[in-house]
Amino acid sequence: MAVERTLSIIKPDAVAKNVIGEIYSRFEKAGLKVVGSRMVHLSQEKAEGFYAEHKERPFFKDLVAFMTSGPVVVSVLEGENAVAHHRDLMGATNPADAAAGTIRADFAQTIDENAVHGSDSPTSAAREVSYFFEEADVCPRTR
Ligand code: RTP
Ligand code: MG
Repeated sequence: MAVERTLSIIKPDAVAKNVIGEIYSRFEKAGLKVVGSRMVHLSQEKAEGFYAEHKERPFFKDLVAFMTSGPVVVSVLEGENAVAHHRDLMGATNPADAAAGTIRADFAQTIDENAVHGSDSPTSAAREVSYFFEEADVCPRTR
């Protein structure tokens, strides 16, 4: 299987709950390596650009308001099959449907405030990683 990179965002609700470390711990225990990491309070423009694919959806305005409501942690995760592996760890978009033991089942209450984001394909991952990180700010592990 190929080593991939994916973009993770710990959303404002999870940052506010003070569970950054617990979420990172799940990535690490699952064998995903953090190779880029930054905390940022998104501007409206940055959040709208990130979610541009959802611009016409009814939830877009609320999504942008939520994502700009407090700081987030954006990370680049690296590992075998990282895109799908990370989404498995996150669980379903709606925490009510998320499998037991997933991040959203354990840390999210609603579909609007669902703790984490993860790229949904290698193509999205490439766009999303470069949306937040210069190549020089990603640090591949040599050991
Ligand atoms: P994400 O992009 O955050 O990793 O989540 P996802 O792929 O599971 O969900 P996506 O369809 O990309 O939607 C992006 C975010 O928009 C919010 N959403 N709300 N009220 C709704 O019906 C609804 N649907 C989506 C969620 O916060 C979702 O994570
Ligand atoms: Mg998505």
